[in-house]
Amino acid sequence: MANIERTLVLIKPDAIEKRISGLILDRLDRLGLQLTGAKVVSPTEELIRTHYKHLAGTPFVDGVVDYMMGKYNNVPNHKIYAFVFQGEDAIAKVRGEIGSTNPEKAAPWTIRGSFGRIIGDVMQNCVHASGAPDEAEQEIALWFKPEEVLDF
Ligand code: IDP
Ligand code: MG
Repeated sequence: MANIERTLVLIKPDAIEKRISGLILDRLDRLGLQLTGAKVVSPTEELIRTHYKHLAGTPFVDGVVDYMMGKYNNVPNHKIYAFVFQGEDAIAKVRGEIGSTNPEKAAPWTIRGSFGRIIGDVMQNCVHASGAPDEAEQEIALWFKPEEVLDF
């Protein structure tokens, strides 16, 4: 049986500043998944802290929040681009294409390995993708209203 999954992808402020949003979407499009949701979001700090609640208490959480709020990148309105992809093994396929969290350790042909940077103590790694099915569903519900995502 096909393992049909949904996953949340966020294009982060460093990628928007670098003008590689189209390149990232092109790479993800070639995975053969279906794009079922897309929007531009100017997130509140509360949204970012909820999205990254698993980082609470780490020494780098405030830096990550500042990064996602656009404080390190020249992006008007601190915007983020949010997408939902759906398809067979969507979570592993997208995670494989974006690469490991640490851009200096990510394989060089992945998106994070190609375009990510560590600046100060923040990993500016261009893109977020859900890591597991329950995480994906929680994240999609956080960033999208149900009617904003196509249902196949
Ligand atoms: P993921 O984005 O690969 O799923 P998570 O562990 O969920 O990785 O961390 C969320 C984000 O927090 C990362 O994408 C990265 O931007 C940042 N981050 C994670 N670990 C570190 C760290 O050790 N130092 C600095 N930033 C980190
Ligand atoms: Mg994660």
